[in-house]
Amino acid sequence: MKHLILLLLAAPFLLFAQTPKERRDNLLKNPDLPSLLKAVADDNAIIRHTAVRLLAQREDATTQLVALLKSTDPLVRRGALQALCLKNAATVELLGDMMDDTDVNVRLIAVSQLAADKPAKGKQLEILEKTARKEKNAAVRDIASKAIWPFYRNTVLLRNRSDWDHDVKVVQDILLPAADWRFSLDENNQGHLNNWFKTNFDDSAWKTIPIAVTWEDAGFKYDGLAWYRKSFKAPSKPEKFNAVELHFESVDECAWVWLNGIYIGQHDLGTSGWQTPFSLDITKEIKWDADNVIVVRILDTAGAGGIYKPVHLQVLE
Ligand SMILES: [Ca+2]
Repeated sequence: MKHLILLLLAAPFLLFAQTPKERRDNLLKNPDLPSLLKAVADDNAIIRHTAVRLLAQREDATTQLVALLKSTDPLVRRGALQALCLKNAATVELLGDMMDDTDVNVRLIAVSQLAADKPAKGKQLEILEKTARKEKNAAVRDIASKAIWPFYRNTVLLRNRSDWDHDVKVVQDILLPAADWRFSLDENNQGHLNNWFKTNFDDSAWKTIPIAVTWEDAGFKYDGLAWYRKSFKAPSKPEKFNAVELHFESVDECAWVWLNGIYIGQHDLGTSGWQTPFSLDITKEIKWDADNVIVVRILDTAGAGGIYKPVHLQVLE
């Protein structure tokens, strides 16, 4: 009897004295729900990880995982959110709440999940728009910005049209003026939200730089987003033509282009696209014998950037 009492008295102490390795081994041997929920609050980070991982594998722990999103431990919140995303159990509302998390890795998981379901709409779109505007972390903001980028167009060029059997000849090749393009950095990716692509946007406060040189050579040591705007006079309408294109000898690195306020297409090959020429069809958008406004948004992630080679207006037959 005396021995039994001693044993009973010592038992909590013995349990308390378990090493983290022993506690983890016990958990792995006996991963029942109560043990797991206790272990997510363990002092030891590895045990907390193990517990969240084991909870994530269970079919019956969704409610518990949602509750763990309120844990004070970012590692636990991260693991729980990841698990809920994998289970498709993270609602838009829940992901929106997690966008206010103090831990950037939690926000990365949440924004990636929000961005995955395309096209973004309703509350999801609202959260992504807010993140694109307000988020402090650039990686999180970029994911949101890409997910809600509203401009895409893929016009098949004349020479690529399957119904076009003729040779394509450039019958007029006019260089756009290289001097005096309006230029503005767009460090926070707000340009398109502020109508910088529109014809009547007032760019008089912007700097003036030439194209056909890198923006570094024009005085801007900068990597990121920037916009160019230029008004140019188009020639009078040719009697005969089959298409009109803007031909870019190259931009460094990606480009999104508008003519007269209308989005005409993109050159978006990532970092490798900086020396690839491209053309965009403007047959419907050009205004003959009148002023036209070309707007080019450029993303340059490293090294030199900008419209560093000439831009041509090409009339094709
Ligand atoms: Ca570059």
